[in-house]
Amino acid sequence: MADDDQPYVKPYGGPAGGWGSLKSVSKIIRKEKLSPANVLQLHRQNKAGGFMCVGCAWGKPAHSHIEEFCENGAKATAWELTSLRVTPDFFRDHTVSELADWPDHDLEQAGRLTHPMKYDAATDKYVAIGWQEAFTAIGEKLKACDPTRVIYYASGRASLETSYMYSLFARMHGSQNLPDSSNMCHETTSVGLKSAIGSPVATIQLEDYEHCDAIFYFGQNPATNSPRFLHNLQQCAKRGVEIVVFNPLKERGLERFTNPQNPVEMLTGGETPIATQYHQVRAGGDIAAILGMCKWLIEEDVTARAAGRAPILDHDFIEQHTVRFEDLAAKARDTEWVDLERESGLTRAAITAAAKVYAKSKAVIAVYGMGLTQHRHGIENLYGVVNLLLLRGNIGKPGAGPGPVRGHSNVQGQRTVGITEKPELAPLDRLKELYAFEPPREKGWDTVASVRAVLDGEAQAFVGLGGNFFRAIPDQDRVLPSWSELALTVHVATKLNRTHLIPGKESYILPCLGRIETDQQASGPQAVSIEDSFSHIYGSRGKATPASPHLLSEPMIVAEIAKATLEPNPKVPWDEWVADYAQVRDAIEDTYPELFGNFNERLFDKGGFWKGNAAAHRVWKTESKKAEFNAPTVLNAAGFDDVEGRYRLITLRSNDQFNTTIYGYHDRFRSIDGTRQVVMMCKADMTKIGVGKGDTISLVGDAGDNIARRIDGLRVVEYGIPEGCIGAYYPECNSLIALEHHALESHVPAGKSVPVRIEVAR
Ligand SMILES: Nc1nc2c(c(=O)[nH]1)N[C@H]1C(S)=C(S)[C@@H](COP(=O)(O)OP(=O)(O)OC[C@H]3O[C@@H](n4cnc5c(=O)[nH]c(N)nc54)[C@H](O)[C@@H]3O)O[C@H]1N2
Ligand SMILES: Nc1nc2c(c(=O)[nH]1)N[C@H]1C(S)=C(S)[C@@H](COP(=O)(O)OP(=O)(O)OC[C@H]3O[C@@H](n4cnc5c(=O)[nH]c(N)nc54)[C@H](O)[C@@H]3O)O[C@H]1N2
Ligand SMILES: [Mo]
Repeated sequence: MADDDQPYVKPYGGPAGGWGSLKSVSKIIRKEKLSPANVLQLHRQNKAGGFMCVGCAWGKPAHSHIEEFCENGAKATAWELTSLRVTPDFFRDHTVSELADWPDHDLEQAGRLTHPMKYDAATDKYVAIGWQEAFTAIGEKLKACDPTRVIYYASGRASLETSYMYSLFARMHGSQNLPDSSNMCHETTSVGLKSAIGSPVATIQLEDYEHCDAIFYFGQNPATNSPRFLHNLQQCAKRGVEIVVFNPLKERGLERFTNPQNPVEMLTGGETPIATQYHQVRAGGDIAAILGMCKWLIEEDVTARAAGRAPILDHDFIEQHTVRFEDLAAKARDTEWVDLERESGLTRAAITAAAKVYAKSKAVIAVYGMGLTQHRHGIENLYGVVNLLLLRGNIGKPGAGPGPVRGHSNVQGQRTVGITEKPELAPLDRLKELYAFEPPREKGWDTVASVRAVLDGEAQAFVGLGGNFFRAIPDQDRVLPSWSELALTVHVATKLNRTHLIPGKESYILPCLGRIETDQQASGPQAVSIEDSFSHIYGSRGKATPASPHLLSEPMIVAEIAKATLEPNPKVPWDEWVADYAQVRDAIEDTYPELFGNFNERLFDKGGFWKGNAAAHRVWKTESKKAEFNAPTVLNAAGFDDVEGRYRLITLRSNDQFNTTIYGYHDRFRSIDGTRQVVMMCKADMTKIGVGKGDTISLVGDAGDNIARRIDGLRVVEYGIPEGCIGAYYPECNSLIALEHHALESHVPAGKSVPVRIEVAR
């Protein structure tokens, strides 16, 4: 279906999951023309001894269901196992300029890349090149670069083994510029949770969902982005767990769910209501909403104790484990309800109702996603979550704690094994000792700094281990001209995407095996490993036939580029590592003995093995050695004021995409069909600006920096969203986001509250 067709919007009456989910899976299996053998691969998904889903990072239970995949996991598998191919003939038929006009969907839909390709500027085409020739040329070029000006990007999918080798190679080359998709995603978690509780990740494990009695749920969309979570949420709902949601949009999976793997529910049309309270907070309004809950709890605690009733707060915990409670209490007391109501967009009654649930619950999990991290004051959002949890000792006991839902399947693991631009997070001394080289010690470029370096002509080369960097970043129109000035661009990829179509002076596409495919090396078929959102580590074994006999594995591609670039170093056995990945795991264990003890023996443990977490044991690795309260310094996470005509744009994922991979044009739960060129807007705002459903409008960036940013031809869709907030799809709207509009400290682009104006074509 063409993207410029009329949007087709009709209310979706069904629950998340259900028949709609099964239909959606069978549609993609047909569209990708999956062979029967490849359809059977779905049975091996997320099971011990099978392969770990290439979609999201949700946990894999120790006792798996008959099918341990969801609608979107099945789509991700089908997308990788497609029988469609992008061969050298495809590139012979299309110039790069022509392909650059194709929609994202059509580029990836063309199929799996089959041969290594090099860009030829004379014909404006990619042409096939031999692997060895490509490695030698890339090595020569990298040697000629200043390593401190080379970007080594990683998207969060590559395995622990590949990621370890990749970050080691970058550092041996002399670069600490190791941005990763996490820089656009949960880096706010890594910085915020680290500073407040000393652990940069979730403190809970999957089993904690069996022990909580309330879930406070902020800015994450499970039906689309982590559908297997719906099973846990459904079980919680059935147990009577209170689920209190804060989200500007009504998201179907948080309202009700039918389990497509439960025949009784499917046949009887049974569905489980999920949220017990649903608060449509303004985009950027969570700091105020959470402070409102804290205010009620703190004030009510004083009243209760004065009246001789049981206290509401856990004073022993606060006393023993935390610092700066008084700062928060003072801020909560001093902030007026009118301000909290205005900034959150919620009534005092609604905030109080939520606080009452919190007060009576014994074990609370706080779930969150991009709705909290991708804001100018995203860190303060996370501080709010931690403040709330600390008030009643809800960290470090069963069924309680922060539960950030990570994105890419191994994004958390990549950080664990050294993909980071921050020298303090990498074991540099240990690497020096093991491999006898001098690792760079200065801070490298994160994503925002990398883009800045490209804009300023500082960066010389970009190497991408997966991902679609250019399409995922903000301010694309502004960056475009500088991108082609790069001396070298290298993309290790499975599918063709927009980033590949902006070649640097010399440019290569290196096609690799996917995780679901057999990876045959000298010692036999190989397994790899990944880490999920709960710090559990799992082995993954691909068994599908590779998309092309010419593909190489990611570890081999990394090793070959390293060998072509670096002086030989007998301490780094690149070839032995490629021959047997168990040896890479031994190296990981040597580097991080406390996290990866007996790595190879535990690789296929059911339910994975846990890396451990200090805060889960109430050991606080913070500056104060305690868990830290942080009184908010602002009430609005957006980082800009409300002025007449300015809207807060939320950039969103549809149910038919995985990041920049667009599977189709059907956002089932939001009932938007046939196009992604839409703006979701409430009735009151539509009336105010005088537009009706389906009318065409433009969005114009309002960053106040005199840089023109606009997108035309967007159709209005009426949607239940707070006034002053509008929604539109990522990545189509990324050129509206100023590079400088990012979270303070973590530098995550602030894609959930972008200042824009609306222009109506008259
Ligand atoms: N199928 C599929 N799965 C995916 C992905 C995908 O694209 N497709 N992407 C993967 C990746 S890398 C990631 S990071 C995750 C992303 O998964 P999520 O964290 O769910 O990310 P989004 O869909 O961008 O939006 C999150 C939610 O935040 C809400 N929101 C927006 N602004 C605010 C706010 O100010 N406050 C609150 N409380 N809520 C707000 C939005 O309405 C939306 O429901 O999913 C991963 N899984
Ligand atoms: N406005 C806005 N911008 C955003 C976001 C947002 O919510 N709003 N979300 C941000 C987030 S959370 C993230 S994580 C980033 C995502 O940014 P990225 O991780 O860079 O992007 P993806 O779309 O996941 O990358 C897709 C490409 O990965 C390649 N690929 C797939 N599988 C493999 C594999 O096994 N190996 C290799 N080598 N390559 C493979 C394919 O070629 C495919 O085209 O985008 C960010 N950008
Ligand atoms: Mo992400």
